[in-house]
Amino acid sequence: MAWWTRKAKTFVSTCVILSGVTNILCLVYVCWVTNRIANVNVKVQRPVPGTHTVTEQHEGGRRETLRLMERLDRLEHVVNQHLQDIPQKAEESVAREGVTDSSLFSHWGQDLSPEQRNIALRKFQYYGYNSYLSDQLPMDRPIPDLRPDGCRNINYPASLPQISVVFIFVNEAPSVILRSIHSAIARTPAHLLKEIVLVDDNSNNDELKQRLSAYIAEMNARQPGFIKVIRHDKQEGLIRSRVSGWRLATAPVVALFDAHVEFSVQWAEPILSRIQDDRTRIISPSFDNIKYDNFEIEEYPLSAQGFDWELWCRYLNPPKEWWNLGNTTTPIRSPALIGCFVVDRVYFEEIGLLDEGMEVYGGENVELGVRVWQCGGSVEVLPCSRLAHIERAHKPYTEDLTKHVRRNALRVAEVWMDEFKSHVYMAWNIPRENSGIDIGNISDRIALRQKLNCKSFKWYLHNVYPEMRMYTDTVAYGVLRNSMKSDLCLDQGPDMDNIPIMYICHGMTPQNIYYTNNQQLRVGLLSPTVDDDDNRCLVDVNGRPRLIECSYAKAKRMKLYWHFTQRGSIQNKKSKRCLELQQSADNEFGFQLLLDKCTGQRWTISNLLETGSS
Ligand SMILES: [Mn+2]
Repeated sequence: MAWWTRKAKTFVSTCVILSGVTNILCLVYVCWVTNRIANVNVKVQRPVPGTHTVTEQHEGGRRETLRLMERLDRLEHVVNQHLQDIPQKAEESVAREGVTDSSLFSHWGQDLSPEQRNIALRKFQYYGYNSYLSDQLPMDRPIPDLRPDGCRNINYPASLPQISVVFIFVNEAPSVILRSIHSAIARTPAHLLKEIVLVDDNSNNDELKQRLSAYIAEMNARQPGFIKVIRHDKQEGLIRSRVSGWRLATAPVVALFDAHVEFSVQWAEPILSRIQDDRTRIISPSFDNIKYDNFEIEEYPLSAQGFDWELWCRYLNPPKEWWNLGNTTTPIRSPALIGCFVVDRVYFEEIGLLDEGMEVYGGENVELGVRVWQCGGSVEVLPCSRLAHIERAHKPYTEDLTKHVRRNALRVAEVWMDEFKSHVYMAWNIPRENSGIDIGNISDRIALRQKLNCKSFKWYLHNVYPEMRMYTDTVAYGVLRNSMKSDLCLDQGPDMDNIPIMYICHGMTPQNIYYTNNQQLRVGLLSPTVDDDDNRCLVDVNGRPRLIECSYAKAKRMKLYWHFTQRGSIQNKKSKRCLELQQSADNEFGFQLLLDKCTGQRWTISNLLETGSS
């Protein structure tokens, strides 16, 4: 695990999925921005050992660093799940030493007394953001207007439908919820804001209950029924919480948001106008970040919202057609949603709400996006509507989140993705048959798809998400083991080196192997979109095993094709050398990989696909 710790987290800001229940590190816009920069300049390919220039080394290193960051974020996320304690009440918890300490105080709080720091740290550990600071900030603080210039000259219709704003939360800091409400009231024209709906997903925080109740009573005394509340008797998770909020809402348009947001000026008018023109549009504002430590607003570039093949949400570079328009106020076509969205109240029901068979968190935003597109609607992000949102530093929850996201992703795959469902199983590295994962009953969702007469996922990929990479050429996937030492798996190893290693099997992304029908062996992350770095292929470089970007290796006619049969050898087509294990005292686990004369060593990849296409 030595290289895991090499992470310099400050290098990269991570996009955190928007969620009332919990937050996840997902690949950030920084990655696509970086890719765009790399694409605008001459695209620098992965250096080949012995031939690279200093610039290439630098570029390659930077891209490697981003790749490593992403991988580490995923691993960190998995590891965190095992480290987290049962959530403690803020007032009872004991400040622990650790990473969170420095991450709170690196840009804030230098002038606090040790006692104040201790209080701030305890709150931070509980909420995942600096609620100590939030408590001191004004409820009605201004935030910068980060809309593209052209937005200020747009006139919206005088008559627009009213909106209900729903906030869902669990154990959220009262001052953060109240600022979300204040901000909605202050930045939405009064005649358009019909009501605020609060969904408390069974918070166990008494202070929160008392402060909110007092506030609601006061508000409703002035304007009866303006704030509605529902409190769940047990935790239902983010997905069913959103639907609970929708059920209580009465305005023609409903906004489903997290309760840690602040609205920018004129956020509602562009959305209401687009929905008034076409009620089958589901719309997300553009997001900026509220930094979890100092609560400053950090501008994010305009993005569409999509997902990778594990169905984790992610920001995307807007499509080419949008850039070609040269008008940054134009709505951005979006394959899916990050999590917060605005929808026509009745249309939302017609299209099937959210998949309430999903548990806790994750996948529902992807499912909604895919479903709406396949069933005749559309999804877009509006540059002229902006929302700032707190990306938490860590999650104050105990749930094994990955488990839920994976289960929910498989529901989406089975209901909506037709022959491409294999991609989701491949990305999660689980067998398609007898995966041992109970995804619950999906018959209602399949019936919904039939009732709405929806298009195929293939249509969706071609027309809505052409940036997504397809992997119909895969014939085997999983981890790669050698019969000599079957508790070790081929692993992409420390990224900077491009040298694959043998490592204790853990089955996470760095050990993913994909063998294709044209005989490439891809190692590591299944690159989600064409804007991401290419996959890396195993290549025989002068008799040494190396990982090189597949398209580069192919263009340079390198030795990247391998003959492989299950429980057989792995032999390079050109050099005829075999991938083999050799005992080596220098290596952490006693074995090293080499390319040499074939001695009959046998390799196994965990899952075989019958054909490359399904
Ligand atoms: Mn959130």
